[in-house]
Amino acid sequence: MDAVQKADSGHPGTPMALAPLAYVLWTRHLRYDPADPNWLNRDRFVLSAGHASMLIYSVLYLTGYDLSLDDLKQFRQWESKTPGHPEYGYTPGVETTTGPLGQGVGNSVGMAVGEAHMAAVFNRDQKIFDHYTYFIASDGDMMEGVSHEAASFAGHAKLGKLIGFYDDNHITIEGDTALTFSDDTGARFEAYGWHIQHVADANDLDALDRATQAAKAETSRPSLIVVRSHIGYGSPNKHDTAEAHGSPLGQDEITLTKKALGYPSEEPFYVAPEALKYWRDTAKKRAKAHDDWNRVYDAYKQANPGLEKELQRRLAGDLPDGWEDALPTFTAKDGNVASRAASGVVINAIGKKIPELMGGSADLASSTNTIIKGEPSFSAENYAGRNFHFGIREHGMGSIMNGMSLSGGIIPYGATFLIFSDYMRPPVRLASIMDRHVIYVYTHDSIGLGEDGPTHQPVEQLPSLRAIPGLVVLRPGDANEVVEAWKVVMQLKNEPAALVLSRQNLPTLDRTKYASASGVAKGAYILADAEDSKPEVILMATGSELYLCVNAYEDLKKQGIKARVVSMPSWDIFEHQDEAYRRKVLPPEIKARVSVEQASTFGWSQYVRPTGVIIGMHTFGASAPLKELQKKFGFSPDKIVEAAREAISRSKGK
Ligand SMILES: Cc1ncc(C[n+]2csc(CCOP(=O)(O)OP(=O)(O)O)c2C)c(N)n1
Ligand SMILES: [Mg+2]
Repeated sequence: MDAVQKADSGHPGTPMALAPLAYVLWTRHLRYDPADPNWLNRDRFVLSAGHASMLIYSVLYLTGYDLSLDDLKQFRQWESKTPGHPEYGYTPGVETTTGPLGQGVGNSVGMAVGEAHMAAVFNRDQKIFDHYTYFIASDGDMMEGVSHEAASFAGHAKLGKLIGFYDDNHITIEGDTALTFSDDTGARFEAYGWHIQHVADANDLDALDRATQAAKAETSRPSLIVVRSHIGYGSPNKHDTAEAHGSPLGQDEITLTKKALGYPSEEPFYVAPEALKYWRDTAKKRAKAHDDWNRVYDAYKQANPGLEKELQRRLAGDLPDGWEDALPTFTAKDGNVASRAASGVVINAIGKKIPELMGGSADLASSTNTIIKGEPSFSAENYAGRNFHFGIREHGMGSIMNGMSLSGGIIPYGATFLIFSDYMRPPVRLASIMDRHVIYVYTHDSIGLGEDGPTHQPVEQLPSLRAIPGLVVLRPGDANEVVEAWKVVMQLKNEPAALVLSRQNLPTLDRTKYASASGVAKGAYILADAEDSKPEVILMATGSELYLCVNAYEDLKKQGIKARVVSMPSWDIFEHQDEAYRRKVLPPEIKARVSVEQASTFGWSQYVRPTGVIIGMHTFGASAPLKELQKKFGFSPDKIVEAAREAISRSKGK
């Protein structure tokens, strides 16, 4: 109440209403160690209802994490450890960034996947991975589609160590849930294959305790405990109404509440010393589980020194020595290869060497080339499997991937058609906010996919992914650029990456004639140049349009025009190069420029204007064979040659 009041913003009601639940969990069930918030085998706790952040901050303070009362007083302030919504990396004990409703449920499922997988791979006589994942979800979490997707997956995968609490308080910001929500949430989850319990009163500590016990005992199904609560409110006439939401109670109401509860002081932020002592002592007792586990871990290390080393390598995010040796090389003799197919070759080659690489697709494995051949699938029968089947659940996939990554020791990849990246944008941006090393494999990346038509042909997706801060976007132009792109992506540690790949075959460029694809590591590089390195015009392209520029370059050469081809698979990696390199690739004095990309032109003007020509998409695509589409939408070497001549004459002021 006091922190929200001081910040003059935030949600006090749900932290108040769920205080008893937090109390039961943190004093009787969760295994955690405030002195080591990252203890490997801690139980995970996710507050999916991130707006109720003061609930978790209060408990982290009370149990003795590195979070002081002063930190609570800094709620929602610049660079404080108590941001408006829980943010991973800011607050010790916060396992994931929540706030966008539904995401925390998906993250929890991913964490439960991570626990199940790591246990299956690493546990021996000693169970070094053996923990629960808990979450608290609100009405909003339950309404959002992503929680449906993730819960459906969790039920199917029988993630028995996942335990959720649904705060069934019958209210959202717009008022009574009866306005818009008449699901029987318990029955819905039961239908997904979850174990369901009901607690009629959020203040009934024993009932909460018993339900949690039963949920822990049920290990063959995930559990949901539906808890009826009443949101904390100010004056009685605000009870269960919208005004109780999202705003401080007001000083008068806080005083009245403290009086009504018989609280020993009306001083803001007063915590009774005996209460604090009780919490801290209890937390210390709970942390004994960490000591016990340390002994188990030592025995494990003794018995399995090699495996333990491998585990530590994975947890540190270091790739196995010599993994690059597995990377394939393509030659012009390989002929035409779709970049999605080249990617499949790379995944299979490095997948054998990098066991932490684990993923699959949203029901498009055969089209996105994401199966590691010879590896089993992840399933309820085999959690050690690395080939993942997310089902047709892109949003859930992205959210589960974040949880898998947060769980530790796993580099998740997830694939779908580029067009459906729109179905999973929220977890993509959260991956970036949380510095997660996750990999998106987006295939069928343009009108080049042909007959499926405008509903399936991405146009605005590529620039919109580029607009996500921190997301490394790579659109390689031939098979060898795909290899280099994977090399770049695997070596990231704190960034998500999106590989944007073609459905259609692309020529494998002759690297004895043109520059090495290793330039991909710099985001953009000179692929072909004028003999004297003084071109009249620069042709720029990404992905499937690169070879068109190479063809145009050869035509221009025959016509006596000196051109340069710059392959630009990743704008943001290029922007991170030093100025000297950027000027070398795109010398400012060469103003005649042409860009070619089968996507919205948004953003290209920074490289091409004021005198250049941008060849791109200005409308949606259409259903037709690829050749026809390329002609109709103006993607051909002839058009590029024409544009180059135009750019040269414009740059000369004509
Ligand atoms: C995806 C998403 N949409 C909208 C919001 C804005 N928002 C914050 S809390 C909330 C609803 C609050 O109702 P409920 O989920 O029942 O939580 P309670 O207030 O009962 O704790 C909404 C819509 C959000 N955080 N995330
Ligand atoms: Mg609610």
